[in-house]
Amino acid sequence: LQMLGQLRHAAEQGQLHLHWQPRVRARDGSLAGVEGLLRWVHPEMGQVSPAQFIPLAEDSGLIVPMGDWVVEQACAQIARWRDAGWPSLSVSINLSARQLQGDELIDVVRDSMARHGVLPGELELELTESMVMVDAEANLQRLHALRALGVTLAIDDFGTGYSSLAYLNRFPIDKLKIDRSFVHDMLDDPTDRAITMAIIGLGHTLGLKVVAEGVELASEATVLRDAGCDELQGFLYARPMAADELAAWREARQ
Ligand code: G
Ligand code: G
Ligand code: MN
Ligand code: NA
Repeated sequence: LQMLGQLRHAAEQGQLHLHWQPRVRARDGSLAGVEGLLRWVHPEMGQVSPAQFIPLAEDSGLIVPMGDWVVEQACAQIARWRDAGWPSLSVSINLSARQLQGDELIDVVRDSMARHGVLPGELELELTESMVMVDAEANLQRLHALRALGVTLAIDDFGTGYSSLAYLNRFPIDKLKIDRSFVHDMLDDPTDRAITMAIIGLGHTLGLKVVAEGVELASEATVLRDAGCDELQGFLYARPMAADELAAWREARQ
């Protein structure tokens, strides 16, 4: 409870930061985009894992203003990278169910994109299967409204949910992110490899881009590239980093 009180003021006290993890194109290793991941640097405890504070924020409803802050920060960062002369990237952020269900998300996204001159395709929202399926009809309208703003939509942790696959045709999804548990066991476990390959095939058949998360080994990257996976993300390339570290990483790769 004390932690919640502190989390409530974390943003205004400058304790929240977004770190950025690269997604590279499988074909040539070039930088396709980055995923923004929240970090909380607590004055005494130091770095608190999002696995700890995101559930707290979700249960308390704090995730809604916090998520609005993330949208604004991502758009501001897109503008800074553009000002620094970087080619256009796709910058993804994670959305919680309560944000998608709330009334303000679409206005917040529209305002932040407009204020920072974010172009279509530059902002991507990561949703989970279960989020989309709850109140499916209302979500369908919201997702279309977001798409109309030029936002792209990705399904995160794909393959771990319980939802039917039928929604993939009904919802305006652009991308599937294969859950890292499948990628992690792919080389040892024929079932996980088959699932990974099937997701790539399914995604492409439906006209979706496919991203593999949690790529840690060069041998995994080779198998995924040969299977036609579009983008790769994981510790093989980089951990989530502060913006200045990402700039150095990008510099070193060129
Ligand atoms: O960065 P890390 O792997 O520790 O993140 C743990 C979890 O926290 C992941 O599932 C990630 O999606 C989630 N997470 C990180 N940043 C955000 C955010 O800005 N909003 C939401 N809703 N979840 C986030
Ligand atoms: O649920 P979501 O996909 O948003 O979670 C992203 C989380 O995955 C981040 O916390 C990030 O730190 C973590 N992550 C990113 N790449 C790797 C990886 O290669 N291996 C492992 N184990 N975790 C990763
Ligand atoms: Mn994610
Ligand atoms: Na994931």
